[in-house]
Amino acid sequence: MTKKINFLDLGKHPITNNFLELQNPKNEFFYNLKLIFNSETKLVSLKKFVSPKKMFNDKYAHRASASKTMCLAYSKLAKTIKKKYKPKSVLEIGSNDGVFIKHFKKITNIGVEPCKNLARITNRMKIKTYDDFWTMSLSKKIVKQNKLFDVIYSANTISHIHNLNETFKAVHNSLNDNGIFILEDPSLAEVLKNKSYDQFYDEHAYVFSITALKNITKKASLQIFNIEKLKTHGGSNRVYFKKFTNSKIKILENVSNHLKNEKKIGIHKLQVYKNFSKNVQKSKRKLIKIFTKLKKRGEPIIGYGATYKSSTVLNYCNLNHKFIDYFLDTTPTKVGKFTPGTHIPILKYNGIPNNIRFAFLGAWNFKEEIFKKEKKFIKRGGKFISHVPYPKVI
Ligand code: JHZ
Repeated sequence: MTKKINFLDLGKHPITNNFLELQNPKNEFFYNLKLIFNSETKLVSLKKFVSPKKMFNDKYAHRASASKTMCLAYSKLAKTIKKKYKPKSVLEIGSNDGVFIKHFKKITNIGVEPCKNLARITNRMKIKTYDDFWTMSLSKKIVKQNKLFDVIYSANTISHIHNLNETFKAVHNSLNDNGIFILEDPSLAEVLKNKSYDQFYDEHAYVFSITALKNITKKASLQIFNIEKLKTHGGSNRVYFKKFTNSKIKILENVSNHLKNEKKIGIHKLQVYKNFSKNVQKSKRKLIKIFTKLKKRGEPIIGYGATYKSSTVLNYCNLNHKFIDYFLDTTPTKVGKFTPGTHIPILKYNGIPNNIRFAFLGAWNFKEEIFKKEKKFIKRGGKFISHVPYPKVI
């Protein structure tokens, strides 16, 4: 019998994309962020999903091309796909601002993006973009108006879609018999290792293990044939699927190695999640201690990168504008606004001001890129505060 077991309660949280116009808004929406483990599929998910229309709207702030690291990663992948698979058609689910799909201009390249402000960007770039949610009915419409696809790609999107069975069936429906589907999302094994509980928020309905993906996609007749471990977004997996009926593509050995490794770390065992929960509570206590100590000394502290992830940390640990003076961020759509739930002002990044000695690393997933950029700050004794893999000042 399937059991959905609670293992962590992260408290009340706002919509992470709801960057506020006013510091003290009326009627801000909050929901309970609780995590569960499905004993049958081994899926780890939020207990209650937030309505997609509340999260993905025409004010969507995240721009996938905001980081150099990501721009490079997408252009490198596009090159590899062109060389290795020579596709005549590519579909991207969750095309954001076109950072990936724009590399396929000479062939049929189509985007799906429910955030209308983003879909407008890629439509203006002459990439046909459907501004709707990925469903079976949308898949049927796209196939009817175009054709079946050689490659379907989706980065940091499938984990945002609630109905996984329909999602994968719709992928199968849109794929050529010899086509491939590539999905890229944060890795559950990395979340457990790094105690990066901030990978859970309203949008991240799921954090996938390979084990769970295998169990779920089987129902849609999709089969994993290759996996690449990525450093991006705090540790992700790029998972390649083919149709079960396609015997031309070989299943690489790394697939069984990943599954074996997940078994070794106990990804199928409830106890592992109970331990994770204890560690997360410990992490919260330690992080609050660090902030309280610095604040007692009268230190101004800023946030570096107003990420969606950091919304989970700040709201879970009650770190509001009394602890963090302001955030610096390079994304124009976030600048001039306030962080959801914790109401911290977000200012335009223009270097770290000289009076600042401590910066909370909201964008810890870009640590290497940021440390390179902030050599001057580090040289003058500036320190970053990070909660990953455990709270510390670095
Ligand atoms: P970023 C978003 O998550 C949301 P976030 C989404 N749900 C998802 O799944 C992942 O992306 C993939 C800033 N920054 O994208 C820019 C600087 O200011 O890593 C961004 O606001 N200076 C779709 O928001 C933020 O940090 C810098 O030098 O958790 C990064 O956000 C750099 C490198 C970034 O993750």
